[in-house]
Amino acid sequence: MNAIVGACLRVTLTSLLACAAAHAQTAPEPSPPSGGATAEAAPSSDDARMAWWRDARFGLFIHWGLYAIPAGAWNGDTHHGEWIRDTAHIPVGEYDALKAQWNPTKFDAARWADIAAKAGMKYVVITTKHHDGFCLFDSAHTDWDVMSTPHGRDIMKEIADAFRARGIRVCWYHSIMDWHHPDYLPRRPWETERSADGADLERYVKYLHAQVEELLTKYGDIGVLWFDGEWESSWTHERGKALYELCRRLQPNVIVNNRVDVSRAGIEGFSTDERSVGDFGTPEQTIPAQGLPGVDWETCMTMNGHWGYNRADQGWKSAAEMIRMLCDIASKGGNFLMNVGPTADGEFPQACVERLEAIGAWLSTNGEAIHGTRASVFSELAFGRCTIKPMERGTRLYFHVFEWPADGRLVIPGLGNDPVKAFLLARPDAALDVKRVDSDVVVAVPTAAPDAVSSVVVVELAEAPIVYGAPTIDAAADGFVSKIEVRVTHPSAALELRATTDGSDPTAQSPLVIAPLVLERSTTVKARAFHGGKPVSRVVSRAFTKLEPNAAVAPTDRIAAGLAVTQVRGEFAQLPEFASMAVSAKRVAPSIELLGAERAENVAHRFEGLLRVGETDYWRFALTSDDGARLWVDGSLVVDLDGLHSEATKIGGIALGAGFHRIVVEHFNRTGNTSLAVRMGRLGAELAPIPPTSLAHER
Ligand code: FHN
Repeated sequence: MNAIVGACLRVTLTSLLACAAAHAQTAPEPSPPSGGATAEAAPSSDDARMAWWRDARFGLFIHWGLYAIPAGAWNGDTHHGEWIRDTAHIPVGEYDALKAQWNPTKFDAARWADIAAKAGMKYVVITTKHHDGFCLFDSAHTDWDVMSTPHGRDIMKEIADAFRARGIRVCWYHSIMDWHHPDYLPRRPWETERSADGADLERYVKYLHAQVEELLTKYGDIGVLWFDGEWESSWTHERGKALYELCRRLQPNVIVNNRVDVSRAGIEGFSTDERSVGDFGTPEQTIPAQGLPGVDWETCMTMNGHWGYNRADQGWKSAAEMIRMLCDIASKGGNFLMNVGPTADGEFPQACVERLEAIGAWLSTNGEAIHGTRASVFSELAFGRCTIKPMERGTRLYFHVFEWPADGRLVIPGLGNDPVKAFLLARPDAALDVKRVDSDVVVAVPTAAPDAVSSVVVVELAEAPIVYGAPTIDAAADGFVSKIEVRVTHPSAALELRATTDGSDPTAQSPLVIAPLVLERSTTVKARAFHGGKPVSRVVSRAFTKLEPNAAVAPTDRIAAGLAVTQVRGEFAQLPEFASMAVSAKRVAPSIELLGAERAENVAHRFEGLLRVGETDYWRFALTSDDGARLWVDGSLVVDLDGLHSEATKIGGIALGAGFHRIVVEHFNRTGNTSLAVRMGRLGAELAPIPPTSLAHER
């Protein structure tokens, strides 16, 4: 390793590209990868709580309830599922009659648990209550439950005992939305016969808490509380936080999904607000293109097109598809929650059983490459996927080969380690030849694939994996006023990262990066990875600009607290021209948020006035909205979130001198949920809501 004193960066860079300190750098201890390529979180109590779930990788989702009785068919339509009461507009009285038909005589929890165990599933998440409000457990708080049916058995008790006996963690799905409870609001838009008069949402929230308490006190240790149905306007962050805290108080180790809170971004499933509670993201029917370092997530998916049993739906995914999805998800650091919708008799559809058996057969040979593994360190592999497992000494890399190499050469691109050995997981005693060819590693494999769906080739390393590839240049913004901290990182700790700030491409003589760079003037940072003194990546670069802050505006002596708000009405798909429209309401707002009727559909609001910033700096603004919104400061568009969308957050920034600046925030809501929030903070600091004392308007 070269110590390059002569290449030290001075004056503008209070950084710490290695310079003289370079010689002192020792190869850092490999930290076990977790959740993604750059995750490096130190173990915490949350890590301990999440450990079983992160190892599990594969779980069983069960959607079961009264909706299994019509089996998807109503008045000749056969496309319904667990939403049938809503999609077929079934009046509550008519739906209530299904309760008398609930008698799943073939239900045998032990049989279900056997199927799941043989499939290699490590946890089960079952609907204790879906949106129709019907409870599959013995609840003291309602008769809308299994105990009031001819069957009269506590399904959840039987599930808990049977699955636990087979070492499968028991987890509860529970719907926040409830189409049956008289106090839940809102009603379905088509429901005219159920008046909302006298409904008291607070009373419903007490019922919800009381039932969650039953679920977390009567059935032993529960792995996950999996909430759903959180997207209606009645559910709020505060209610979500209280529910999360209740769960953790009742069972400190329970894991709670992010649907307990309100900022899930649609089916992509990740929370969009830093304040959100919840332990993992919940992509639905979709696998993220990439895992997110440090973020836990689980894809839930149907085996056909329905969650609840639908007799007519024979559009099953093949076992091969699902095995490859499982490999894909595990390689991105996620879990796979595969759904079964049992029949009203209490059986898993035969098509599900067959598929679970096939997946189980594959896992019986290859489970080691899924369970207990962590995300791949390769950004892409043309032949398939990779999962990794830190061992007591070194690392095992599992290559899930979907496209078997016809020439018998499995080329692992950019692997910097010299492997200790390689073998097929299906034939662990037969070592495969493995050698380095330039920057790649090549494993000699049989010409025929051992498994037509996915064959696992194991490569054992004596150390943490070293994967060649470009470093990442991270910073809170591209602009700054006085200084900015810039991090150059790479998931492979053993690589040397070298960077320049003079525009030249980094060479083996350029300074080593051993700490964040701190830039004090406009600079282009260029970085590159090296191994054993040789460049092993392309050069990456990012420009940072020192900005002249906007001068503060001189406030008149006619300013008053709060922003002026105007409202206009219309069916908008994007922000309207406020100036050309009739104002339907006006007020002065102490903070940038919508209140009461302002949260209605088909309205738009413009908040306008002065924002006082205490310090000259580059200020970052996070705008959260559903539907569209925009934020301007001093006439510059800082955040653009316009258009129809579910809740989303975007961050922008601007350099501001201490004092007053003109601020405008516009927002519109078309239909459904609505939200608007603005947070701000100096570069490098946490973002926080704007204090009312910082907002003013001219009278
Ligand atoms: O509306 C439900 C749906 O019925 C099903 O339960 C899925 C499972 O994730 N979740 C909801 C939609 O997000």
